Amino acid sequence: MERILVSNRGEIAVRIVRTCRDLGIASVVAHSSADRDSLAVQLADESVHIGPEQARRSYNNIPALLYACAKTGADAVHPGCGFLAEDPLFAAACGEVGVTFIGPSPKHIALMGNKIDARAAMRAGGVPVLPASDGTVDSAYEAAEVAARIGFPLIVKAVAGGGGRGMKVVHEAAGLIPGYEATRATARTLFQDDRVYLEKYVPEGRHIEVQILADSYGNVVDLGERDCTVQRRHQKLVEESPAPSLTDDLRARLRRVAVAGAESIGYVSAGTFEFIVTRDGEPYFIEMNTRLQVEHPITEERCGLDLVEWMIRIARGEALPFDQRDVELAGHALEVRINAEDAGRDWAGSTGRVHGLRLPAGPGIRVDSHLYEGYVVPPFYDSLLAKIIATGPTREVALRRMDRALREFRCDGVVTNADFHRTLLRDPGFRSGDYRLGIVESLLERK
Ligand code: MV4
Repeated sequence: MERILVSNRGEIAVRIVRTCRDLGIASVVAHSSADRDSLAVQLADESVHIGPEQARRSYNNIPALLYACAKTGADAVHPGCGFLAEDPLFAAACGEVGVTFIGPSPKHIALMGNKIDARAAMRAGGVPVLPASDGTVDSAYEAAEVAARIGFPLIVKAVAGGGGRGMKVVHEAAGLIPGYEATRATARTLFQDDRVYLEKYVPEGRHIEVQILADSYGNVVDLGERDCTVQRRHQKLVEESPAPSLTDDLRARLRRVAVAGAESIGYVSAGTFEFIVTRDGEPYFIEMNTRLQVEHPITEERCGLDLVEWMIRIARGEALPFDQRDVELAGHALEVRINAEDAGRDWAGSTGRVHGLRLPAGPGIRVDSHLYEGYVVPPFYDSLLAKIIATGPTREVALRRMDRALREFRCDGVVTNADFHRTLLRDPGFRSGDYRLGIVESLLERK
């Protein structure tokens, strides 16, 4: 592997280019017309234009990306987070033209992309799953039958969904058929696939995920968990590791179960098992993400490993040279996502030129960002501008450092959610560590 094409943009493209440099591998950043002047383009060895602003015609355009590999001599692709990272067709197409896809096999991406197959595979591997329909629910009649068995509340989920797209909670019998029909209609529009299934719904749970790394020789390690409960409309806002208010028993169980799940399917690469933990502390598998995740830095800060490096090494066929006993997780890490969005205008995306910038630094602070002074935030993509990661020996120390970092942060010319983060970090519910899904909504109502 000599030349890696980065088929992504923003902070994650910068993140990947940096590791390529550390490993002495040349990087090629594929970019749209909107990203000609991006920091990733500036830091890479080479860049290649792949199409116009709209992601559909650039970052999601498989032929354009394969052509970019051929044109620049890239022998591998790192897809980053989002866009084609979880498209089995892209992974397979790379394989067909002899380009190494830095990620799992198309087979594993497809398995986890089908949420019914994923559930069945995990169940067979001994991972706890919630009561649900036995496969797809193909009629209103069948929906009523399943609801009678599993009870309310329940959730209607698209087979092709994930990450909160294409799902609807149903609290009582009267909402069942409308919820069922609505989810099918949404799924048809979003995924051109209207298959849905029903699952018992866990109210006020916590969203905990476990990071694993697996090589092609059957070695699987877990790198601890992340608590991603603080989110709004399925956009994570704060992540932390370890998850506060998990018992050590439950933490150990989640980690064991994730490793067993990965082993049972012969998974290779970095991956994340997502669980919902109930009020009674029972964990249930929700889905598996077969990509590098935005929040991976908090795991890196605790275990001292570079996850992008290990994805690359595993894709090159290297074996993990360490085992679970060698994984030492130290201290506490928090990440906040700084988004270009305006809380005063219903969180609408904000764009414009960054004419003043002060990025935080100092003890325990890491910033993953593509911002620079003079950068123009384009309107075409997600709103993530920067991730501030604060690490310390304890949660208290990490929180103090995060508060310092947020005070230092300034980004003039674009409206961001930095002030919201300062409010959130002061909230007694958040500080207690015993928070649940819905914390952001309840905080916004009280304001
Ligand atoms: C659930 C759930 C509770 N019960 N499934 C949302 C994202 C996707 N990964 C799966 N998600 C959920 N699935 C069952 N059976 C809770 C979530 C969930 C959620 C639900 C409502 C509002 C915010 C949420 C945030 C994270 C996860």
